[in-house]
Formats: sequence, C-alpha cells, structure tokens
Amino acid sequence: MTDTLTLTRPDDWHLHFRDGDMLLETVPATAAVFRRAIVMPNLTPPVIRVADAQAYRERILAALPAGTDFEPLMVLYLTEATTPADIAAAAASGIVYGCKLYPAGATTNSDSGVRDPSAIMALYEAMEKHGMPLQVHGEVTEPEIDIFDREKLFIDRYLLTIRQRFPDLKIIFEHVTTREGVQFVQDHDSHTAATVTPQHLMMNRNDLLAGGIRPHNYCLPVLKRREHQLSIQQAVLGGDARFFLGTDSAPHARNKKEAACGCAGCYSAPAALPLYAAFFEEHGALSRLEAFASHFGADFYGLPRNTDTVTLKRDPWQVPAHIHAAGETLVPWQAGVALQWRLA
Ligand code: OTD
Ligand code: ZN
Ligand code: ZN
Repeated sequence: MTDTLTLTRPDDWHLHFRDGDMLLETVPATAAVFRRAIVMPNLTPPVIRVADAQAYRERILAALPAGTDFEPLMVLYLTEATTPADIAAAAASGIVYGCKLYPAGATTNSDSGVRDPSAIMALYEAMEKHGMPLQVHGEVTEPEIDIFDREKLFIDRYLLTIRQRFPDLKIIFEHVTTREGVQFVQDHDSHTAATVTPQHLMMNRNDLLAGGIRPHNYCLPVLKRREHQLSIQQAVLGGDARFFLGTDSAPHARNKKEAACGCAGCYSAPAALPLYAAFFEEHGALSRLEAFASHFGADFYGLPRNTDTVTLKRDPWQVPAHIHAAGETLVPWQAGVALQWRLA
C-alpha cells in the first residue's frame, strides 16, 4: 500500500474566497495546497471591471501568509452592461483569466448577472477574439423550471448555440452536475472543458435529502440523482483531460446554512486535496489524481504546469467540526469525517 503520494502542486480552477476578514481564513487554507486558483467574482458588489479585479487581487495577496507564492487568477463577472471594450481591457490587464456568465438569479450573488445569455453575443465574440475563456454557470433560472432540470435546459437553450457560433472560444462548464453536462463536454473539441467539485463526485441527492435534510451538502447546482454522479465519476476516473479539479469551495456562516432558508455552498478548501484523493483511492485510481488535480486544468487554460510538488501522507485525521473565521463559525464540508490522506 502506498503511504506517501507526491504530486505536481495542484491548482483550484473554481473557488470562492469571499472578501474582508474572511480572506484571512480562505486564502491561507487554499494557498497551503494550491499554487493558483480561479477566483470567482460573485462579491457584493461583483467584480465587474479590471479595476475591481486589481483591487480584489491586492486584498487577496495581502491575506497570504509570508513566503507563500500563491497566485490568484482573477475573473470578471459579466453583466448586461459589460462591453467588448471591457473584455479587451481584461485581456490586456495580464491579471484576468476569464469572464464568468451567471444567469441572473442562478446562484449566490448572481442578481447582477445576465437575464438572457443569448443577448450578449458581442461579448462572446470579443472573448473569442481576445482568447479570453468563458466560465459558465449552466442553469436556466425560470421559477417554473424544476431545479433538477435546469442544467440540461441551459445546454439545449443557450450553450449549444454559443459553442457553435464561437468555435475558438474556450468554454468551461463549471461544476458539472449532470450526465447531459458531461455529454456536452465530451461531444465537443479541446476548447470545451468542465470543472468537477468534490461534492458532485462523491455525493448525490440522497446525501442531501434522505434520512434528514443536510444543509452542509446543499450547493448549487444542487446534487443530482446517482446516475448523474456516476457519469461524472466515469469521465474523471477514465482520465478524460477535459474534466479537472475545481472545488467551488464557498463558505457561509453556520447560522446561514442551518436555517429555514439555508445558503448554498460547501466550504471544502480545508480538506480539498485529501477529499479528492479519498475518492480516487476508493475507486482504485489514485494514479489518476495528479493529472486531474495538477495537469489538465493548466493545459486547458494554456498556462504552464507547476514545477513544485506537494506530498500527501497516509496519516488519518478528521475534518474539523467547525472553524472560526471573521467572527463567524464555519462548518467545513465533510466536518468530522475521517480522511486517510493528510498534507505532509
Ligand atoms: N454554488 N454557492 C456559491 C457559488 C456556487 O454556483 C456556484 O458557483 C456561493 O456561495 O458563492 C454555491 O452553492
Ligand atoms: Zn456556479
Ligand atoms: Zn462557484
């Protein structure tokens, strides 16, 4: 049995750091493991212009422990007021690595997003021209559409057209949750990829709803049926390079999650790599972890792979029951669960 595992240092291709004092928790937690992260822009107010991204980047860097070489990869939040000139400025900035499409109302702080994703063709065109990747939250938002069908409908209604009209645009289908999402990525070329969260790999909707409602497993897009989980697992375990690590780690205070109307989001950063390692090991595929965590994402974004390494040791530990941060209590995802792998 392998007892140490040394990997190229991984990157997190989808992450929510939040802002203010919370950065003192989230930034060190991620930088302890990951060399880079795609930093989601859904703050209040959102990160819309290059100047917002620059200022947010500085706040993140200021929260780094001394001697850490973590690099935040910033993202602009597309709104109905975003212009092709904003995209050009982002491309020229050297700090922006993508633009995020939030259908208005789809997830936390998405109210400033786009009501009609087919009404911003000029932005996709500018992104294609400037080599700016498009990160997509792929769900329709009409209240009458069943929440379990929203991802598939988004693909049919919007994404296939965008994919066809802008063949050179890099599209990342963020936090894929359905068989149809997996299929969409697999049906297209090397310009189409998906990030995969630990919760959508390791869980299905029974883990949210059977035997009691479990608010700490509630995230958006919501966990789906087991058959969808299996198709995500199959793509990842098969070593398909278009599927790579993106935790979607998204902390909310405990009282906001354990509530009558609980917030969506799993704070997975404190245990992210050991959690993914547990999944790969459980499926006899530990040798596939490195490419998923450390190679495929960088290759897709056209960035160099990291040259340093991290080491995991087989040394059982428990995900902490709670973490105090910014005057709040956070319950990390999988709190109390015993994990075999620990960062050396
Ligand atoms: N999903 N929570 C959040 C974002 C993500 O859709 C997402 O990317 C959040 O709290 O920011 C969540 O459940
Ligand atoms: Zn999302
Ligand atoms: Zn997210």
